[in-house]
Amino acid sequence: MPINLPELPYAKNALEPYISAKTMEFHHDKHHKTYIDNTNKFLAGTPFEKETLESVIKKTANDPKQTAIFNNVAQAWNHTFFWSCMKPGGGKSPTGPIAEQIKTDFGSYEKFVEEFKNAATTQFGSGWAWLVLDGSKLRVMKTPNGENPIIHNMIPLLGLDIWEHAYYLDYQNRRPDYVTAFIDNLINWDFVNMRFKERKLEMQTTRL
Ligand code: MN3
Repeated sequence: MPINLPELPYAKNALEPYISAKTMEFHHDKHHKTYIDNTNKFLAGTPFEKETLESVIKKTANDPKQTAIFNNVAQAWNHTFFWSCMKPGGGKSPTGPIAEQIKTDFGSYEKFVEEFKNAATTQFGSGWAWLVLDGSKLRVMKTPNGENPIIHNMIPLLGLDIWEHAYYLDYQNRRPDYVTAFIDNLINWDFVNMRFKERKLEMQTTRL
């Protein structure tokens, strides 16, 4: 079944001044739309058509013959996820269960920020920075191009697009400033908490 380009969960100018309406317009209406259109084009008439995007991502990863499918399906998923990772008036330090878990697994929020910034600024070329659940432990990771942590059996809780198209209009080559703006002013910790709580619940249910 074809998938649709999801609406942004906020207005295009809602993340200003950190991300401009112009960037959101290109990023969502052009880049994300292309990944969605290509996903529909490449999956049409294949057995993948009836599967979830997550399942297609896992099955096509590491298969050189399926690279075009993998890249587009993963990027379709990544961008839908990314929009939810931000909100106007977001950022600052987290509250709720994720705040506790960050303290447990990283030592402090500041240490998490340091690791996340490091991952996001040292990814060479295009890619993503993530906060993931690895088993029951949080960790920060970076991935190249469209790669998604689910292919490594990790659960993404937060993702940051560090392709140049995500920040070039607003920050040019200053990727670290974009990363800092995301952490300090945009992260939707309510969404991260929701993902974290759902996953914990799943883990408890699986254990029963
Ligand atoms: Mn992008």
